[in-house]
Amino acid sequence: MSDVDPAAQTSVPQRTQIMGVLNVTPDSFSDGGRWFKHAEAVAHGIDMLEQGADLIDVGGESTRPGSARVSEEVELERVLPVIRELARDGARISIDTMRVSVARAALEAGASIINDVSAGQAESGMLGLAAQTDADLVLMHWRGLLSDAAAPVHYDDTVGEVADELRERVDAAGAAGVARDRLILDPGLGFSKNAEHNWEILSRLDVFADQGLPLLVAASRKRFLASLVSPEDPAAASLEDRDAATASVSVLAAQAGAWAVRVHEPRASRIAVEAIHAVRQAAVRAAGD
Ligand code: PMM
Repeated sequence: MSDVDPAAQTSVPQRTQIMGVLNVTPDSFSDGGRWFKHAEAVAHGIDMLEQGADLIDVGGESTRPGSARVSEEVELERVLPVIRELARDGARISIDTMRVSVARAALEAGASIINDVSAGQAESGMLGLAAQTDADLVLMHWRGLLSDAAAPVHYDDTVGEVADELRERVDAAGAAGVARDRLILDPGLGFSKNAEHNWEILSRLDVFADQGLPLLVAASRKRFLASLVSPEDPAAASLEDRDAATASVSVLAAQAGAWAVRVHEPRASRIAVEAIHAVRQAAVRAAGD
């Protein structure tokens, strides 16, 4: 899509969507009773919708490299009440999980997108579940699952290898019966990738956008952005600075024709993608004059 000269386009592509991140995990919310945490999570989801999020990605298990897994019961208990309530209010929800049981229950509770960071590699039944339902399925690139995710990874050709490996997951989903028009691709920034790999991917988003499938870009607040704003001590980078860097990546993603950006702070990214959309509309108008 990005190889197309915008001035030669006759119709404006859809505005890049904003996926708000709602991690219902203890490190994301102050502690307190179960109800309090759920209420706080729902309120945060509503706040993100008001900031301009088009959909909310609900997760009950941290997938940050090195994170320990939580039990299925805990994951279900964290996400289901939140999904039910947000879906009741009409929100479009994706469920960020690697478990088939959690994805199934989340779809029943009102989610419509499965966001599996393992792309069906943690539990192969995930592809079958997507095939049986009319859920959309995010296939994210990742070479390792949780515990070995911190291990150094080598690429001779980062962009080419990530794109090839994503195509293998697309083929696996197709073989399991998932309709191609249900699939969304995500290069998995930060997952078995260091900062250099992430920047290489961001420099060639066109390669991923040109696969003929919607592209999701999820850079928000990740370590490589923290290193950009605070090279000496990335952990000390403020959330405001990380969010400013995130909004810049949202510009890149929107320019490359991404379907969505996954962000913690929707406001700035929504404005960023609206600006790119306005530029594209202007280019189409100019081409029609
Ligand atoms: N990153 C995280 C969690 N879920 N889902 C997709 N599709 N892509 C990602 O890059 C991704 C994800 C980890 O980030 P967080 O801890 O800030 O949510």
